Amino acid sequence: AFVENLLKHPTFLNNQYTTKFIDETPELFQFTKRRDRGTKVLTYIADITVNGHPETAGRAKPPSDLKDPRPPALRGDPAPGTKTLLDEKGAKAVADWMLAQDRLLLTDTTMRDGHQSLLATRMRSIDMIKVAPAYAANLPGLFSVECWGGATFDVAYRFLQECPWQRLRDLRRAMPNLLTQMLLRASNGVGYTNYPDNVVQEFVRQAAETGVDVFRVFDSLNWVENMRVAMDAVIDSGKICEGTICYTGDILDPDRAKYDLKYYVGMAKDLQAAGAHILGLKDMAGLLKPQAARVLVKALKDELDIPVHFHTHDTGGIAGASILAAADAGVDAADAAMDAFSGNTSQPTLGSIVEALRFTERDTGLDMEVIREISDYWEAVRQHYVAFESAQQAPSSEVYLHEMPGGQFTNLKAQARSLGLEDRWPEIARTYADVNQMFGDIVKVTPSSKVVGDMALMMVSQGLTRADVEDPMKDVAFPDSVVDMMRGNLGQPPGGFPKKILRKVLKDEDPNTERPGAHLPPVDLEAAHKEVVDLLEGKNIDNEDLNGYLMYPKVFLDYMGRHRTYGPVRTLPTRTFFYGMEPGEEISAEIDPGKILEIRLQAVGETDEKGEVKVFFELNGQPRSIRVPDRK
Ligand code: BTN
Ligand code: 3PY
Ligand code: ZN
Repeated sequence: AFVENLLKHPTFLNNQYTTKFIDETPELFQFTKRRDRGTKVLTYIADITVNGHPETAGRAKPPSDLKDPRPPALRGDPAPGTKTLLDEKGAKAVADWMLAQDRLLLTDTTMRDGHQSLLATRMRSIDMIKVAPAYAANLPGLFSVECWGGATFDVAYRFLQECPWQRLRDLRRAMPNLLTQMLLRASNGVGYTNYPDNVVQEFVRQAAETGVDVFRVFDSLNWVENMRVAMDAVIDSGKICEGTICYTGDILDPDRAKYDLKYYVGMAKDLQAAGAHILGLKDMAGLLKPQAARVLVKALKDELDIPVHFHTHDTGGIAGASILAAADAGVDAADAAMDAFSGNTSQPTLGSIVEALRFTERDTGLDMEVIREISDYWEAVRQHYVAFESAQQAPSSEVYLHEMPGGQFTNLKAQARSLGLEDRWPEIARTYADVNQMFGDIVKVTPSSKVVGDMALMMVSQGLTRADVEDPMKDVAFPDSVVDMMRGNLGQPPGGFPKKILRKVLKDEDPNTERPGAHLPPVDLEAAHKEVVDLLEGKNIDNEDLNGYLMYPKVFLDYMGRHRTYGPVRTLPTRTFFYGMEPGEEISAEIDPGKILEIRLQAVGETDEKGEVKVFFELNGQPRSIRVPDRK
């Protein structure tokens, strides 16, 4: 049984095991006995207390007297909101209602893009769920709360040891009157590659069932053909389909004529014809400058019958002005983030937009007192995540050169640092722009942005110029992601990829220029379910789990392996999750509604001859001790 357990252990399957793995992995020896959840959670706390959390090692630490964030008091019961309208009258009625509003409608992105852009997506569910009732009760006039999708899905499993579906379910329940919103990468789901059509359809069906109301659907090359499967699935689910344009270039620049006003209006009309209830205008890098925003929004409003929802990033520092210009030109809704999660690579500041529009025709009607209270909560939350702060402390007008999306900018800088290329950042920024031109001037957003980033880093680290790469006589080893994209596996950009680079990358191989999903056989969902149950030694899984596995097989199995050892650690306070506990400290964790663990850390013992440490707790008043390996 031991060897069987070993062979099936996710860490083992993942090739991440070391010689210490067997010693460090007590669950290999659990053939029959299953420990209770209290013991599992104590094991986690003991391990982190003794060994630290791998994700915060060597990073800044919050001050030891930092208090737990306290959500604002609720001002009565949740008033009917946009979700109420969707439930009563349907998606089209919500779109019509948007068109009938004078006020600018606002989406709060704090729980998705805000922390994805500023804190490497590391915000834990508990910090969202605690404040969600205050959104529902105190801010029922919001258009929607963006709280799911994008990078949050795999980061939840991979780094936060929690189930993204449970996050969605909990938020849905806590905000019954407000629309929840997600970011969906069309055929790339919430991943980095094209999935078979039935995987995308099943994912959308499950997301709608678990709690997503507004699906912002985009394609990383702006290929409408590659968006239809996802958009149709959203429409079939009865939820709101926000078919989305990704904005790149500059419509006012005659030298960037590929992405001109005509191009965007044409794409918008295609999305409307494809059934979008709302048009999303997604400016993922923050390139849409105020005057261009005015021109583009006016044209879209003139040409479309559906409302327009503007999303931008404040990377360059003037995105607030773009939102005001868009509001002036009649945009129906815009995205913003609460103070502590706004600015720089995130969205502009929600409260400041509310103030800027007060006493004007587009007055949002939102209560600033309420916004300040919620912002104070988020400020306290952010302080717990100092380990994930990026070095980028100010706006960056360089974004107009490289056009990196908000989520990628700080990430690529960190990657450059880890490759020892930090000093050469200006060169990387310039090379990123060169790669974009070499690839034919493409939209850069997950996953196409990752391909451009991989190529740029490779060129700078190997000292290659664009001319070197394009030289037919020079041998170049392209990153896998570049080969994959040139093969057509992310789809086609407008006009296709330039022949020159295509031939250099693919040599004699012919690319696939059809929609990638057209060639991917459907996954046998029942067989996949059986496969997972087998891999988990008979543990049954539900449909949410299956969808996690289909998106990220290894990440999901690793998560399940750790879950078996550590239990519901998502219920721990954020400080405890990342840093463990101090002797004498007391915390509580609600592992089920009403089932609360009161945990006190009494003492940490010495490391014994077996290299283990005994950690002494009180659990609901009863003494408990847990042994963990000392890996330090
Ligand atoms: C990861 O980074 O792999 C996810 C975080 C959870 C890892 C757990 S934390 C306790 C134990 N100690 C480790 O070094 N890894 C696991
Ligand atoms: C994502 O796909 O995660 C994005 O935020 C793209 O802008
Ligand atoms: Zn964004």
